[in-house]
Amino acid sequence: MQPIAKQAWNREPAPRSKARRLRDMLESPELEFLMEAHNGLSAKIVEEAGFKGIWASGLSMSAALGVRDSNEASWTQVVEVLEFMADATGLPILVDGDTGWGNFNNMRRAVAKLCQRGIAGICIEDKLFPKTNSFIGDGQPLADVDEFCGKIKAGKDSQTDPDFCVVARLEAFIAGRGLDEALRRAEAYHAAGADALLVHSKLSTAEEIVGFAREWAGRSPIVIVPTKYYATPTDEFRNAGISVVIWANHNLRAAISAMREVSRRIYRDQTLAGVENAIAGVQDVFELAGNDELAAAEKRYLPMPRDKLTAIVLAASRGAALGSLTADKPKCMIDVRGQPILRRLVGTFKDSGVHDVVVVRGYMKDKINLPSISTVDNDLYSSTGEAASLACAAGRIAGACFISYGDILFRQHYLDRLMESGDDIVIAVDALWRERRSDAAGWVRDLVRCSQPFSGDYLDDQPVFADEIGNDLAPQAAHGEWIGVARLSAKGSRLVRAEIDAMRVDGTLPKASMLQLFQRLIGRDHRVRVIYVPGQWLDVDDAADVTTAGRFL
Ligand code: SPV
Ligand code: MG
Repeated sequence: MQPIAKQAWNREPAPRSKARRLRDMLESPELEFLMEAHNGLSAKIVEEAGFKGIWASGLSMSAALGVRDSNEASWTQVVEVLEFMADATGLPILVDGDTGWGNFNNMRRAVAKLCQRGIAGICIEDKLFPKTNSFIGDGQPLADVDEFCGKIKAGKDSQTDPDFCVVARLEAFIAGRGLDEALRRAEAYHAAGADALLVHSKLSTAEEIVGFAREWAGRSPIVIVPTKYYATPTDEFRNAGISVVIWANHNLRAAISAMREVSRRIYRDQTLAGVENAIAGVQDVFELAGNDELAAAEKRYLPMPRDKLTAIVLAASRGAALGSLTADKPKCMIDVRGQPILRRLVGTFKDSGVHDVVVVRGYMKDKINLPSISTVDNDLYSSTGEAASLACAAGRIAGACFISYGDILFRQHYLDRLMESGDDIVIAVDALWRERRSDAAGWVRDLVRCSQPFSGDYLDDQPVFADEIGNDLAPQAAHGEWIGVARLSAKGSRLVRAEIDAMRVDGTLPKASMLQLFQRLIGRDHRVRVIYVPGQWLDVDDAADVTTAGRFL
């Protein structure tokens, strides 16, 4: 028994449902407030202002739809508006359900539907369908008490959320029928199961509702709508024991005034100059609409638009081990089965949708003249290394980009695998590196020691990171060989640029290799993610590699 009790003790309290929060407001000893909203936008503004709950006003929703508050909007049209409001905010909504949109049967269906839509409660008034607004005309007819009680019971029996609230609205004062009639009806509605009473009055003072509250003596929560007695200090409502005040239509009325003013002004002036600074900016609209969240979701769910990706190809060196093959051209331009390696490499990037390819040239730079690439030059190529070549393209290391040696060939889908990782610096590492030839004298390999050896499953998405990377790693300590292509995110690009700057300052840049650059980043605790690939790549370092490259293709 004991562990269970302990677990229960440690558990976070379950968040309260919207209906529960409305119920808590009704039952709270403090005076609480509901603010009117009539669509998703106004609901967000009410929440932003700090209110704990929303009054979905029938008058306001109707007016916003351009119709009268006389049940001209059908109940399903109202539910549609409510759905937008409920989606737009986390606040509980008490909906103005007019007369329940029909008899007990319509009430049952409406309550079930409202519970489905996450609405916290409904307020129904004891008038006749089709109703009209309480501030129009005199002496509106009231519903039969028993019939109205049946509607309350039907609503309570139909709620699927135990905390859903049914508020019974007394129109006795509106109909000029006085306090006794109001109290008689209040008793009946309370007995029928109403969770609270809304007492309405169209006097300019709080006299009727204060008188009612005194007689009612707190037997159930009282809700009021001081639209007409707006000048009454709020403390009077507190002192009278009112539970909830509804500010019933003020966002709609504010919107009417503001829209009228701006429309008239633009019409008159035929320019926007006079209004621009007086109204919400479009940025405000985007913020209210939650565009930030959409941008974050796009990052998470949409494939990166690859035409925005850059590939920086390091192709400055001669490749002396290739002897006469590079006497008249840099090694990236050596022909493999009818095409220079570089053309094939650029084709791999372009086929993957990476159209911005920047080649860093050096040795015999004029021979690198492929169409559809841009070039930067490392004129000190004979005395500098790869990091210095990359530094020549520092201005292009921006946003998401690939960095690649210029003398390698690999399977195109490796680029997709690098893209799929959300990490900032990602390198492709050959897990089958030990199977590659290693007979050439002085053969240099870009070895990587990883946080985990290859699991045997290329689809294993357990993240692996490079712990150490270098040419001088003991082979028995290594888990793979970098194939010469890396992918940076926008942040990864910033980190690489910053490291190049640091190397420039400490004097290590001219001679540094790409591996030394990565090792410095690892040394600064920047994670270098490893994507294991199964061989199927090659670099062209000597004449034998050129033959292998032909076979590879
Ligand atoms: C509403 O806001 O639609 C109401 C309150 O029902 S009142 O307009 O005062 O009747
Ligand atoms: Mg109404």
